[in-house]
Amino acid sequence: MKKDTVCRLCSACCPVEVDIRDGRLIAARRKSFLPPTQQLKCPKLQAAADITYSRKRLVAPLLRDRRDPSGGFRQVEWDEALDAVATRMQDLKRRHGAQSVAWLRGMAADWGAPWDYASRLMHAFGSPNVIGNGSVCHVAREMAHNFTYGAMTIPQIKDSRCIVIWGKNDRNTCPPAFEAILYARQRGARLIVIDPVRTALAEMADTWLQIKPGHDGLLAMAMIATIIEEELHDRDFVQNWCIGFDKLKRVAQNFSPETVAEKLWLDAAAIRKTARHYATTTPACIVDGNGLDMQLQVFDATRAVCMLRALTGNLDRPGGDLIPQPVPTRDIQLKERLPSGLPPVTCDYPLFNGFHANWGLHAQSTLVDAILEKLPYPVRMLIVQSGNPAVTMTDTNRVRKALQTLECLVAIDLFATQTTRLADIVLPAAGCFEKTQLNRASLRHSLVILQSQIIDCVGNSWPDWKITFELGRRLGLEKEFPWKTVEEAIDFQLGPADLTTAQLQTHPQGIGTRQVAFAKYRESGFKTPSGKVEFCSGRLDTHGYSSSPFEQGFGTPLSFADRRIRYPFIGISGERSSRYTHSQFRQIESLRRQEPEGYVDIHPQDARRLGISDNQLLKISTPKGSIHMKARISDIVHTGSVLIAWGWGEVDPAQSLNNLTDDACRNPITATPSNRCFMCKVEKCGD
Ligand SMILES: Nc1nc2c(c(=O)[nH]1)N[C@H]1C(S)=C(S)[C@@H](COP(=O)(O)OP(=O)(O)OC[C@H]3O[C@@H](n4cnc5c(=O)[nH]c(N)nc54)[C@H](O)[C@@H]3O)O[C@H]1N2
Ligand SMILES: Nc1nc2c(c(=O)[nH]1)N[C@H]1C(S)=C(S)[C@@H](COP(=O)(O)OP(=O)(O)OC[C@H]3O[C@@H](n4cnc5c(=O)[nH]c(N)nc54)[C@H](O)[C@@H]3O)O[C@H]1N2
Ligand code: SF4
Ligand SMILES: [Mo]
Repeated sequence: MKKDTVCRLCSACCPVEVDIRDGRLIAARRKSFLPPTQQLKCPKLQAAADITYSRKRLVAPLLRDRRDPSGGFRQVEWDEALDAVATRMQDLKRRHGAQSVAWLRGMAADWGAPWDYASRLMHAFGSPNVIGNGSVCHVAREMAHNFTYGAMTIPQIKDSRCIVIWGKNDRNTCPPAFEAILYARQRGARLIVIDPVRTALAEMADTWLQIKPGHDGLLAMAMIATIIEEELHDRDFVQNWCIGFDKLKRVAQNFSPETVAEKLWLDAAAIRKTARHYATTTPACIVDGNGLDMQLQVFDATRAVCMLRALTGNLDRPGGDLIPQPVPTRDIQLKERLPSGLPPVTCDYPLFNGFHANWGLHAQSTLVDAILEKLPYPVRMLIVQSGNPAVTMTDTNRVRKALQTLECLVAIDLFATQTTRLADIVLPAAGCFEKTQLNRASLRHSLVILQSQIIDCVGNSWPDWKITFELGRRLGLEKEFPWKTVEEAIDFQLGPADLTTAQLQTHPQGIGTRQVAFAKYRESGFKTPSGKVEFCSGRLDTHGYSSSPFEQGFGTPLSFADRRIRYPFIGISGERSSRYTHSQFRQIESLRRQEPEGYVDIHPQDARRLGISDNQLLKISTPKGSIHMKARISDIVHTGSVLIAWGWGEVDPAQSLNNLTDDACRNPITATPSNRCFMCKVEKCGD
């Protein structure tokens, strides 16, 4: 039997067709508009059965056994486990207030409905602290889009004549987008890739700018300077639909390609040529990615990139960058139930907290401040859902200390991880093929595609929605969680869109809620305070930030730059492998055989200078800590930089990239630390 659903083994949210035999998932295929010979295979999806039925899945709730001197777990029934969580929550609420309990969301179980359920539960319980990882993922970037033109755009790759890939590696991270790039290329589109690493996309590109890591803001400003100086901008659009052009022009004059090229490891002529190509090939789109995230300057760098779209008139144009038409949904978060005057732990980042009605709070690092430094007040209990913070959060040593300081740590996960091993209570979650849910990816723009349960839950695991609803009931929130099935809850949430799960189930290809339209701003303006694209933001000015990007100069984008004599290399947090999602799936043998270990890529010249040979064990260190990983000599990186494989800290804490990262220095608006690139030292092991 074949069934349709949406894969959530990573955040690409691909619609898939799954073969089921005797109730078991046998195989799964991505749906694609390309002919089969051109389609991109996803190794994770090919291993879907191995992942789903892995013997290493958690199949029963676990409680830390206080009688066991080795601190082991004992298996318990759901009733006992959920009662234990609810009792600890109520006890802490009584002793220290509900805000002493926080909920931390990772990326896996979707940024959509399960997020709303956690918010609903916590808000009704009385705690504002539902924290996500958007300060290092895309939310900081999304806020920069929002502050420029009111929404995060969607590049119209297939219809574009010029595609700029800015810090994104869709070959590994988003196959549908990669296929769209292939398609547009076949139709003659130009491809420009901005990446410090020679990725598969860079290999395919007409132009590859091997930018110095962390310096994207400089490049974007140099492109803006070129476009304005050479009068390549769309005068009509700028005049009618943008504010602050004169200011931007003035600021950009400080960043001419000739002034900044050397700092960027680029050639001024190449920057000018790229800016000209982008500005004069119509329509053009920019695909921005996580290469811009996790940078100290994420907000201004992304704003500058966004301004390129507006300057060239590519906003909301076919083949350009679409302003999305979100699916209307009911807000079920119950924020109004929070006691007034109770700040969340993220309160030092008010603009970031408030910019989006549907997002939770994303200044993730502040959670660690609250646990360790009691700022703004102590958090004593944490529920981690679909995240592995012991590996994925900045400055692992500090994070682990925080997790160990808690009075109670609960982890909801599919597998035992570095985080569940520190937990007091572990709740086994069902995987993506074992549950029905909405996904935010599809609520973002018009087409709603349901993720449907197509197989039974493995072992005694439960879907995240059920865990949340049942926990809510145990906290006395029966009225807030009246739904017996997830379908009822989704129908309630989709009320304003006039859609039901029953309809969505009969339309596995999705239901479009609106006719896709372009140039919508002509009717309704942009969703900014001025109704226009803001090259200069009054809101930022009012809050004491520079109203145009890099008005106060460029600053230092790399952590530990003040100690560059001891730490002379730029470490780059590596591209994501197509076989793994962050710290996940290393325990799946079929995937591990394909990619048994991670490497540090180092340029041949640097390797020669340091006497490093292939496969030699290296020690990489920063003032925060060190890792050990084998060398791979490779000219995909620039001299002076090393690319460090991401996610291996789950297998071996000595390979945890976040041992190296710094959480002391953060973007003042979005709390983003520089997980992406930092100064470091490279030595042969034993030196
Ligand atoms: N240095 C550095 N730091 C980074 C990054 C980087 O590239 N470099 N990337 C950053 C980014 S962009 C992100 S999004 C974060 C990711 O951070 P995390 O979200 O913590 O990353 P994962 O390792 O994917 O952890 C997800 C966990 O959820 C579990 N899981 C999977 N599916 C489900 C489910 O349906 N329900 C439940 N309850 N659990 C599930 C998995 O087994 C896994 O343990 O890391 C960030 N940190
Ligand atoms: N297979 C797989 N797919 C995934 C994930 C996964 O872990 N595995 N994670 C999911 C998640 S949560 C996310 S956020 C997305 C992220 O997906 P992407 O946005 O594609 O992110 P990355 O692959 O981390 O990095 C993109 C590119 O940025 C480059 N880069 C590094 N530093 C810089 C820099 O300073 N400037 C520029 N311009 N580029 C730089 C890297 O070399 C890399 O090629 O992927 C999602 N999809
Ligand atoms: S890229 Fe692969 S793992 Fe990620 S959602 Fe698509 S099919 Fe699933
Ligand atoms: Mo992410």
